[in-house]
Amino acid sequence: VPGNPAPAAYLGTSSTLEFFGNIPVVNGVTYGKYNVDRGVYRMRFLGGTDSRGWVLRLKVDGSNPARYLPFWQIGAEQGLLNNPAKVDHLLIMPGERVDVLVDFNSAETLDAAGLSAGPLNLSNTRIIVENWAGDGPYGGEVILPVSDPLAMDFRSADIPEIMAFDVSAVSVAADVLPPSAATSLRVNIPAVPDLTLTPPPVATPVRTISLVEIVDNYQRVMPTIDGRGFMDYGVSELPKLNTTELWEFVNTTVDAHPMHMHQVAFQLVNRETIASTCPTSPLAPLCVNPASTAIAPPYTSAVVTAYQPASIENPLPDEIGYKDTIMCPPGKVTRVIATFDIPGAYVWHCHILSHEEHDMMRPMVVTTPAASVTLAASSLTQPTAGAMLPVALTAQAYTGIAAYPVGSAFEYDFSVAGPLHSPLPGLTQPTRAVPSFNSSEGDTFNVVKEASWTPPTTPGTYVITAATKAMGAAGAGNPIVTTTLNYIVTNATVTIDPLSLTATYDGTPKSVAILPTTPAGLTVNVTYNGSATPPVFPGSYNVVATISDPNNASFGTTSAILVINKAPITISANNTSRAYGAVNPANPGFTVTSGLLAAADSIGSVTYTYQGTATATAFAGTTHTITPSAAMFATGNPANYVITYTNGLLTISKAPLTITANNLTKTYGTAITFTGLEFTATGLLNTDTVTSVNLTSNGAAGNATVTGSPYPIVPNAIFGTGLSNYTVTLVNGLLTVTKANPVITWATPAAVLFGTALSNTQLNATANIPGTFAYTPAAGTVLNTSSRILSVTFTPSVFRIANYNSATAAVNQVTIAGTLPVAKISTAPAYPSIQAAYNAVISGDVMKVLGTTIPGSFTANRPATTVTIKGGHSSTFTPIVGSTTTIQGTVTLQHGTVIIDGLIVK
Ligand SMILES: [Cu+2]
Repeated sequence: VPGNPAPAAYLGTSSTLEFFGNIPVVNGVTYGKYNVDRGVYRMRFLGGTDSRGWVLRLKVDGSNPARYLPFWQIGAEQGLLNNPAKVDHLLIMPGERVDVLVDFNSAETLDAAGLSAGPLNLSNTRIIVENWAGDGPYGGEVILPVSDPLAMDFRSADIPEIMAFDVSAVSVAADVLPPSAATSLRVNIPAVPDLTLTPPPVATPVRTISLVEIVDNYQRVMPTIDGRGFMDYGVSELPKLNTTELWEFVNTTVDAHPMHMHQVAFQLVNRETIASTCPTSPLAPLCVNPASTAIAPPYTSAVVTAYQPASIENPLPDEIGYKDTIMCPPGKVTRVIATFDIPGAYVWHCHILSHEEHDMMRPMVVTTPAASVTLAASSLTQPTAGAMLPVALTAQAYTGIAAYPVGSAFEYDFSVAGPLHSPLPGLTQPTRAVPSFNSSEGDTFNVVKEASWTPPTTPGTYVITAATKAMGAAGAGNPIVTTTLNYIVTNATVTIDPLSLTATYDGTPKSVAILPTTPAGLTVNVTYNGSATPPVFPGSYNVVATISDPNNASFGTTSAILVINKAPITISANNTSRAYGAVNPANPGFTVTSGLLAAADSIGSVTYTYQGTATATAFAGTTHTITPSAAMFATGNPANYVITYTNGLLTISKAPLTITANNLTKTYGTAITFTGLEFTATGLLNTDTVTSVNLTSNGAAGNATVTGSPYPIVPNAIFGTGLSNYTVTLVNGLLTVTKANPVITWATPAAVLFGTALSNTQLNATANIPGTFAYTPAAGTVLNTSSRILSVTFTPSVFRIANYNSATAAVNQVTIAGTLPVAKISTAPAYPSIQAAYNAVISGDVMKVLGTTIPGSFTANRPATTVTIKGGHSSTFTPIVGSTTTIQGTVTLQHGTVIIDGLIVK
């Protein structure tokens, strides 16, 4: 754009304002040629260029003065003309189609001024299709005849000629009328109304649309309709079905635009020159400068102020027909009229392709009133929630027209009314209030329309209304049709897991489980008999679960009964044992063999009852039940438990019994035969007895020696009653063997006379075993007169001495005196005394003083003997040691001389 250059990065990058090539192409051939015969040909020209407009003439090659063939136009884009129209040229803008007849038989030619020049024989003549349009945009200028000297100023330098027809000499049979003779082309269809004769009624809806060049965001010139891009501002052209409208194309630009409307056959009404002081300029479209004014498109009202008087141009004869593409000259309004008889969404645009693409195209919707509308929702109920699920609403309108069962081009409006207020927030209308024209989306005007609504959290019934009408203003011809749905928002639901409603006491709190709420994730408060603290102890509790989501206006609740059962446990008495005859253990103990005690609970004691057979006399090896009962809890409450008791077993074990063999002593040479009673039993209980014990000992034999003594006495079997109840310990006894005493045999010897020496006549003791004898007195001794004891000591032989003792024996030896014993009286001291010495005084001997009793004393060699001195006097006997054969002693007599009776000798 001069004076306002675009950034270099955008120059020529994506948009071409116009394009003018320099090679003509007809049916894919450049500078081609058709061979024709001499006859009438029907041809259809279609302007297929991007931007170039054509001005076609049929030059008779080589003719001088120049001769041209006329075109007999018989039709335009949408049908036949009423009558053939003879023209000397065809102005064909991009997108225009022209049906013509050309008479190569040349009934008529034209001269350079376009006037009839008479027939010409075209046999073997070339006809050249010339182009008299310029090489730039067509500006709407009047097409001058060839004869006009200025005509060549407009003629294309690049493409002055396009193609040729070579006419043969063959003459085609004249089976049709020549074009000049044709009158009505629309024999079986209504004639095209001649609007110059019958103008449209004033009340006809009129749409005035300006053709405006503006500058886009990248400073590129952008030709537009009303200053709006293709899809900007929604659909603005919304004719109702079967209505007739007059459209005014106000061209504010410097170029002509071939305006094209889809699906509509229009007629050109007229053209009129705009009275405006505003220049036509791409940079300043008339009086509108979008960059400097607050005026938003469309610009028509700012553009059209008046028309120049007497500037109306009626259609040329070749324009009186049904067209869909019309050349709109610059600075003028081009008026067309059409009846919109096909519902739907279309486009209308300039047919210069570069214009159309950027961005001279607009949607157009032929609207159909809705007869009915349906409404569907993805869901009709929803529990309250912190995050409500959006509801997809789908509406579909119907026309009630059989050919179009689904309505076209409807506008939809959704609304919701409910307990809170209306309309409610959360309703998202369709993202496009108008249909999409982007076919790549697969969207058409007949499809349903969708909205999204997020329900509120307040329960209740909400009325969803879908209102539809044909696009455009509502009114008598475009009623609003509605339908409704009831949408119910219910309370959220909460469910207590039924599996958690039964628990067993274990000392810990028992909470119920809450299943996922509907909707999920809501906060739930739970109470147990009104308390938030989960219960611990057995019982039934009323559980209430309440949703307490802060985002909810209302809450769901549910209740159930939580049952905490008593804990089943089994208390088993421990197995135990005690010895036979003992008392039963007071506390055999117990074990909890099934179930669990709560951690804080403990059992302090249990009562045990023994089977009645568990008496003191119960035999070893027998068993007896122990029945536990009456558990007492040290901590905890037995009411929290269901207690089962299981018996234990008391086993009677054997009692200890010790059998000890008695110690015994015997004399060598004697044999012992055990009677079975030589034992001592320790540990016998009850009335049990040991009646005998088998005893053995190596010392029992008579010849068991003293040297081998003592000998063990071994008990090896016991007999009695009840002994199976004992564990018997046998303890040996000891048998001691003592030496035997020899048997001495020694007869009392006969008396001997005093003076006889002892010999083996007297000393003749014998023993039952070998040994030696030692006599006292010894052999050869002469005994004093008296009775004396002879003694002997026996010593066993060396072979016997181990088992025998030494032995003694004695006999009484009487020695008889030959005379009477005489007592010698010594000189009496102051008191008469007798001193006497004697032998063999023995016990019992009586010293007697004859005639009187005197005190006296005796001395004897052995043993001391009390001597009774008759006469009342005591005496002292003093033995004289060392002499056994000499009688000596003193008997002191007092007051006289006494005679010692026989026994006292001196
Ligand atoms: Cu255009």
